[in-house]
Amino acid sequence: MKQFRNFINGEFVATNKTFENRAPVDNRVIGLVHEAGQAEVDAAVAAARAALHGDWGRMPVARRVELLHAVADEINRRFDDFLEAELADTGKPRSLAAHIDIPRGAANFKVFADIVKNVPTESFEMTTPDGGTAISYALRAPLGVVAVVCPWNLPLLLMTWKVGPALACGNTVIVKPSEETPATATLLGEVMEKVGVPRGVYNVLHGFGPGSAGEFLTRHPGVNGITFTGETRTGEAIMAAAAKGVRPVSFELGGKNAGIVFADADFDKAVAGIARSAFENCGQVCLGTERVYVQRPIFDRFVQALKEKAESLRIGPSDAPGVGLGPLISAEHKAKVVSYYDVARSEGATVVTGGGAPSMPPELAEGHWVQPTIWTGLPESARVIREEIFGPCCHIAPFDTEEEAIALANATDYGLATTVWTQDLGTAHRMARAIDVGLCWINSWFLRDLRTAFGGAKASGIGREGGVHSLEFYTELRNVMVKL
Ligand code: NAD
Ligand code: 6OD
Repeated sequence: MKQFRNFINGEFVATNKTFENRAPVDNRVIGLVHEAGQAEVDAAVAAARAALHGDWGRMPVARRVELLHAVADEINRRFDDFLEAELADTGKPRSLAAHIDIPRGAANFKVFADIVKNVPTESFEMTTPDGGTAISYALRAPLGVVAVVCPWNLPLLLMTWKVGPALACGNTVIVKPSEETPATATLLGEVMEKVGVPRGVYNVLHGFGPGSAGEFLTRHPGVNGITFTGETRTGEAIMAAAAKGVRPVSFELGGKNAGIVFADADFDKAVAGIARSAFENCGQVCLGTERVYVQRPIFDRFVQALKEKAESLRIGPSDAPGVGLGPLISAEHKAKVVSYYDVARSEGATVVTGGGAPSMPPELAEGHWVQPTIWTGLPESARVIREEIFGPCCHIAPFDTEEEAIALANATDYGLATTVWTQDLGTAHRMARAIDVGLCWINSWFLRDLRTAFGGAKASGIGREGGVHSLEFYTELRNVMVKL
């Protein structure tokens, strides 16, 4: 049985308290995770602080950049190990992890290493009161010891999305992966060690949130900043912890994203795009679409076409031929998603397709499978239209005018992403301006350029990461005034 130990100061550290790691495809126990307590958190913070002021802090940027490229190369060299680890933890289709999760794990180090190497800082020349000259310039100092608290849906991708820029900026990190997906964060410890990243720069603590590693870490006064991806409610708890010591936070939180399809859209592309945004990764993508609004002239045809797409998705484990839909992450999450399926029915939804759990062969019967599900006919006040479900499901409603679509899209406390389908440039740009989100995709979804700002408006987040925007969180801008 695999053992997932904490990684502290360059060493794998066992504890005497373990919990089970289960495979979503069949609920089998596949590993034991060593839960970090206060002592391990203290040790990780001390190690991270020592490295910050030691080898890592003194290292020239060029060498740091070289090391981060080496990390990316080593992830690529061990691509299959990372892939198998992610598949075991999540059960997602192999092609999805092989094309998105693992390549992004490597890219997140390369991109930010190169940005840090090339980014300019500002400088001003001025005349001083005595008629002399002064030049001021800004330098970017690392924020310090950064806590990186991660979810389970894209474990390596989302963790490195934060560890990459944090390390590139000269910080040291302590990662708290989700209790559901301990594998790839642990494996990254081996990579750091192999390529020669100094001890204490990258640390991993396993455990849960409240009363466990997550809470101990985010409350620790030796942590200078917290970057977090996860549920909005957890973000509120972490923000309260960060208030002590007035420590900065960067948050990527939940969403209840709208997909909007105008009658002039390329129909087949819109259906494929919305299907992907609703069902990919079994709907466990924060950017996913759970509310679809379709202009009335194509509404019935669209519902029928999306139904056919959903029903054509093959449900099964990572390597099943043609698999399109894996399991949900856990029994607990399945219970939550299925309870929303029941709520939709009790609220009077028309179930266009799905609405339950598929029957699976005996060896997979204990897995966390659900059917892709589409509803119509609910009022906007319905819970499945208001609350984030994080499963492979969506409600589709018709709209008539652009103004109506904007009002519907904005009628939510969240503001993460939207996907708009139209061939009219004017409509596209007006929608992009009018919908209150951090990310607006036109005729596309989850198309990523890592140089761009990523994050959510309203209850979907605080701050932006991506490209130079990541530097704004992971560094303190220091102004230096030089009187010549
Ligand atoms: P979660 O908030 O339950 O857990 C995320 C992490 O926080 C885990 O590591 C957990 O152990 C830790 N945690 C929980 N309580 C804590 C506490 N009180 N203090 C410190 N740490 C704590 O989220 P999840 O269920 O793992 O992930 C799904 C959620 O993440 C969804 O809401 C989804 O929308 C969101 N998400 C958002 C983005 C984004 O970019 N906006 C990306 C991915 C996922
Ligand atoms: O692509 C990214 O960088 C990113 N942060 C994706 C988030 C996906 C949410 O589930």
